[in-house]
Amino acid sequence: MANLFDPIDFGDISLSNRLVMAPLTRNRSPKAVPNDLNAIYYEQRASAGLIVTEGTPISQQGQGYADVPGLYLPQAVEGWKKVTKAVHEKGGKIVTQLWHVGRVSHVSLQPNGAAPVAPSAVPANSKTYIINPDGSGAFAETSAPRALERWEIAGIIEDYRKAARAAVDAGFDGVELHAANGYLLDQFLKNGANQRTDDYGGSIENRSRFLLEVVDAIAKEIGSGRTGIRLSPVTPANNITETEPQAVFNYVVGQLGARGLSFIHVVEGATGGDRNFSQGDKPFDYRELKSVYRRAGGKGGWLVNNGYDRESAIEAVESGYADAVAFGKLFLANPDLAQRIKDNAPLNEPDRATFYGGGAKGYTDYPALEAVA
Ligand code: 8OZ
Repeated sequence: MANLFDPIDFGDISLSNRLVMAPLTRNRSPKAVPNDLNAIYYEQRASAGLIVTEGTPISQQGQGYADVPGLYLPQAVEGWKKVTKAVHEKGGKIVTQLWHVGRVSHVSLQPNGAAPVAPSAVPANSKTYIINPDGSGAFAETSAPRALERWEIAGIIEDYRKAARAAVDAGFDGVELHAANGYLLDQFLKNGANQRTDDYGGSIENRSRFLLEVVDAIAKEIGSGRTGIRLSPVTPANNITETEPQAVFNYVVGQLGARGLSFIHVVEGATGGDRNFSQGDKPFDYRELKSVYRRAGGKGGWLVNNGYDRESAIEAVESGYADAVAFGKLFLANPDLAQRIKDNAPLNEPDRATFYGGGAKGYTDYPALEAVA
């Protein structure tokens, strides 16, 4: 019987345990460049079996929030080297999450103040975070997007490829492709946002084309065993909707099965919220999703996320439901979460007021166990 504290290989990445740090947006990297404080934060969490970094835009066009670190500037690659070195020196593993927000952006964050891009000109009606001209931060309505021209899609795939190369140059063990939470790849997959009439819209095969082309470009560049992906079949994050999520995601994981990926990371239910939330006419069946993937030859790690606690995580791994469990808020507040879960020790409470933006407070000052009296 597998145990939460057993090591496991996710493709070419060896994890020392099955507790994974989920990607968490923290908005503490001004000018899109990771800094020394970011390195301390990740280093403190290196006892995770694997760290997935916060979403990391692949281009300025892929940027949707102020002060998130990117992978498209040479300075950012240098900044990330400090992070990966610190984590590796503590014996940890770290992948970066490659991110393009699509329509979830604001003109003030886009190159030349242009409209954000999307599969179709359907607004997200969501909120993003920007910096005002006077330097203060503010939540803002997402700007109306424009539909990508068909010829532009190859350029975005190229941006993903270059970012994957930059990730390896920066010392990451691999990448997680962010195909979740209503951002660009999820917008292409789901029929609420994708109303295209070319071969990237319409049928499920067509709506999955962009995602599969991006996966192939990244896998060819850095190796499929270093490439993972995050999916959120039913989340309503950023107002994304799909009428037939089971059919869409069964198709996607069926196609991913033969591609030799490192891991499949599934957000169950509403991201950061109700695990039982669903879309479509029946509850989403995650066991079916996994079995479709395995039947298609998929051997990657099956990583699950959303609202797990000690007990449900132990059960998920021991029962064989999942290979590993990703924790977000608990890792944010407990740098030594793996040890605490192992010892059934008390947990620090996350402080919502310091999730996004700011400095060390609520970031690198959560105490580890030995520091607790
Ligand atoms: C919270 C705030 C901003 C962005 C996601 C990258 O939902 C995010 C995100 C989360 O995947």
